[in-house]
Amino acid sequence: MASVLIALGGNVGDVRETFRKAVANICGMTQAALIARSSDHVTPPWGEEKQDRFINACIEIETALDPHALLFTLHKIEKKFGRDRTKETRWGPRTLDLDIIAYDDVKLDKPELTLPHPRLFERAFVLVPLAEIAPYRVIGGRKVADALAAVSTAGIERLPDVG
Ligand code: A4P
Ligand code: MG
Repeated sequence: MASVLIALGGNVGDVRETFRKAVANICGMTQAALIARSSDHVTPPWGEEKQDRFINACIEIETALDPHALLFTLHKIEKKFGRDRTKETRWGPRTLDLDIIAYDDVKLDKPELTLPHPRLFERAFVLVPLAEIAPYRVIGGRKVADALAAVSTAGIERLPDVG
């Protein structure tokens, strides 16, 4: 079994409800166990600033799927929740984005799958929820908590858990 960290993001529709269903689908469709789930956080849009605020969260799962099979399944789940890549711009609005942040200590450098995620350390919207569930995890030679301390978390708000 591999330990996998997945970042969830979205800014269209009822994103928290989408996350709730998406996490259930991820576990069901990848025969994965949910090891940890962060709180949801409201985060200022990164990359393309003229859009609604995002909600972001992170989960850790244990799965027997290999990295490519996992990515394929995550893309199917994004689509199921209304994501249409043909109508999107890079870093623009979306219902659900599922990024693989780390898959054990696997390193891959392909356009369709880069591991660990190449933009992880620039992104407070990933590091804040990630540090809730895996502060001591070392990814690409850096401890998550140290990486978080090096970025600005301005404008990020933790949302209370839903009952
Ligand atoms: N891909 C390569 N490596 C990976 C990986 N480790 N995990 C490939 C997932 N996918 C990976 O992804 C483009 C391609 O990257 C996929 O086909 C996959 O094979 P995408 O999700 O369609 O591309 P994108 O989202 O437009 O670009 P990118 O750079 O992945 O950015 P993000 O992070 O997905 O950008 N601001 C806030 N506050 N919160 C957000 O969640 N998200 C985005 C979207 C922009 N700004 C944001 C947020
Ligand atoms: Mg993405």
